[in-house]
Amino acid sequence: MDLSIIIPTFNERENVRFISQRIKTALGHLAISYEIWFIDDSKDDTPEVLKQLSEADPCIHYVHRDKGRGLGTAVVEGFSKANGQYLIVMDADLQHPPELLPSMIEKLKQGSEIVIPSRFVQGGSDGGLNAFRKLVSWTARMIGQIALKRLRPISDCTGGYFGIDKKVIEQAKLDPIGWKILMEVLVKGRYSKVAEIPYEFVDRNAGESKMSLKEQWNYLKHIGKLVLNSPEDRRFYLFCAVGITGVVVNLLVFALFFYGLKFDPIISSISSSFIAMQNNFIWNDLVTWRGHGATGKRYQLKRFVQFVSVSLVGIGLTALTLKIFLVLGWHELLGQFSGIAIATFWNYFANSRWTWRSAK
Ligand SMILES: Nc1nc2c(ncn2[C@@H]2O[C@H](COP(=O)(O)OP(=O)(O)O)[C@@H](O)[C@H]2O)c(=O)[nH]1
Ligand SMILES: [Mg+2]
Repeated sequence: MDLSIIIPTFNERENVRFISQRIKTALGHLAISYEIWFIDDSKDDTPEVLKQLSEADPCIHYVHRDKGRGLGTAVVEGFSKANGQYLIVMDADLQHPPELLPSMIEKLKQGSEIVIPSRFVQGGSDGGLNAFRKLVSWTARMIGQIALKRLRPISDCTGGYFGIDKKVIEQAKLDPIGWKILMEVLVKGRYSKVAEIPYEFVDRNAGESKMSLKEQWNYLKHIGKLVLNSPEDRRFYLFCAVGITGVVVNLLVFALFFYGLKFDPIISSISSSFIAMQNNFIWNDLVTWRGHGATGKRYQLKRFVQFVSVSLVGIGLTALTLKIFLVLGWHELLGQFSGIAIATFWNYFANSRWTWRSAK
């Protein structure tokens, strides 16, 4: 079997017949074998329609799930049923034009392991969404791309229309929360080449959208879970958490030296910063970049010197940012805060490329 098309359905009685027909027409002239799998959680009579369709056409199969619902798990179930070398996922409501299937298959045949019809490359459009849904969708994509490195190069990482070579997910444990199964595949799959092709996302054919506030919340939970499970994404957040422990240590030691031991304020400030830096180094060495540096005191000392040098540049960057804000007449606290943010990125970047170099 060359191709399996997986279509999750929830109350799509008017659409399933239509989409089967359009797929058949779109693939008619291609010399490939294919099957369609509807994974259905409907509460209406969609399963009866699917039964008729599958009896009339041997290419069409369906599963009706009585218990639970969820788009993501429906697609995973479809993956497990599929026999094709290539797997394409699409919605039932014709917002994903089947006419695009031949070019998607072409890309997969040419060696792209993932192909994504994108609303956001030149020639594409998301005209099928109203202004509010567009804004929500944009915000969701931004959050995803900030949190997860593997989503960054992809313009349309939250769409429901995509194709993959089966080997991409052979080793992956897919366990999506909610809707965005493509995000799950992009973060957990094994692949090197992704192709995006433009398409126009149009209005839904019949029935109504099942997108809801609960699904937006699920999306955030899904991102959180992916970040926790992905070492490359988790590292930056660990680094920030270590930074926060550093601030606490810094303040406590400062209070001890200044109020408790009655040291000079500048001496208290410099020594508490230095102790906080040691705190941060130890945690970063033990946790954030665990296993990414040679063992032994000598190497550790070398890394400490590197870490301190990086931090000194960071302190300089913070001061410079503050200075720029002061010159422009902007608020000094905002300046210091922006400086800290810039220094955090700098410190992370420089430490991962230099101090703990073997880390990616
Ligand atoms: N199996 C299954 N399919 C679902 C579920 N929720 C939505 N779908 C299907 O997922 C696709 C996209 O849903 P839709 O409501 O059109 O979302 P929208 O395009 O973002 O407004 C459609 O084919 C729906 O029938 C679900 O809980 N289970
Ligand atoms: Mg839709």
